[in-house]
Amino acid sequence: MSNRYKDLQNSHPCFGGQKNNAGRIHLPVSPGCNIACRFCDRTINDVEQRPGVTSKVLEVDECGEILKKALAICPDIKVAGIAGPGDTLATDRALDTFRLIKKEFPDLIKCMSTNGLLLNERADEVIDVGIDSLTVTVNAIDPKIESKLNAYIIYHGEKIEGEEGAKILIKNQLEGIRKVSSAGITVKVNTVLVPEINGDHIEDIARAVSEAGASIYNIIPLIPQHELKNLQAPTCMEIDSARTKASKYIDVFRHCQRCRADAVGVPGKSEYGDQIYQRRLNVRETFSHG
Ligand code: CLF
Ligand code: SF4
Repeated sequence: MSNRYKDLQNSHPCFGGQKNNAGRIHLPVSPGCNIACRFCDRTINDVEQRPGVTSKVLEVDECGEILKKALAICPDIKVAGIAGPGDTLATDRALDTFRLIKKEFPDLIKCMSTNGLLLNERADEVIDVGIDSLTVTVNAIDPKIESKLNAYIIYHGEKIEGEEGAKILIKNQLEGIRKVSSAGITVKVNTVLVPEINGDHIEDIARAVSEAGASIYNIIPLIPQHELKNLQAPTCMEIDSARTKASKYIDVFRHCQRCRADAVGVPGKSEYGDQIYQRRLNVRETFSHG
């Protein structure tokens, strides 16, 4: 089945460069994460929301009011996205929110972002809910490289470290992308570029995700923090060269703003998160979601 990539280029801020002036609202409903990226300070993304440490995520039943308010302030919003702060498939909250959006705001584009660990097994639910655009963060397709970027996964209650965990993650990501893209969902892949780790691996990732059915690829420069705080962020030339290499295999998105999980407005142009959420989410500058 062909997907709606062409339509989305005119209506989605992350699929159409800056040609369109479309806005998005992120609904930060997903608290926990099930993998451990080495560049991610998961203080607020832990599976348990630790009282006093964690900030508050949005409840699913608060989203209707939030959306009304946001659309009144910023009528350019065309996309409702869920990009964290944890993983959207680690709990049911994101899919429940999209069900509500489908019913009450049928004109909004439903955009979801995931690390893909559970995408393979939850693909049918993602398809049934009617997600229009799905982003999967794939930082490597070689478990050896992935294990340098990811310490472990929590999979069906079990902690699986290093290459063994990385292998499962990659397999589930690629199989998940295949399933949802063949059902007509437009897929974007994000890769966090860490020159010392996956700098020479970008072409392999771009080729593999394109073959799996992704339509567009977004290279996000590392923000050195957490376990990777001593590594270098890529230079503009390194980012540019990675994008050029990837573009041999897949369309490349070049306007990513590394949005927060509670961003509201037209990326890079307007930001209403303070008004809508009173910045109750204590997230740092973010990394791979979106
Ligand atoms: Fe949000 Fe992401 Fe959807 Fe866009 S952001 S869930 S695809 S609506 Fe866009 Fe922001 Fe970059 Fe993401 S600019 S971080 S790519
Ligand atoms: Fe999870 Fe995202 Fe952090 Fe990775 S970057 S550990 S997927 S919250």
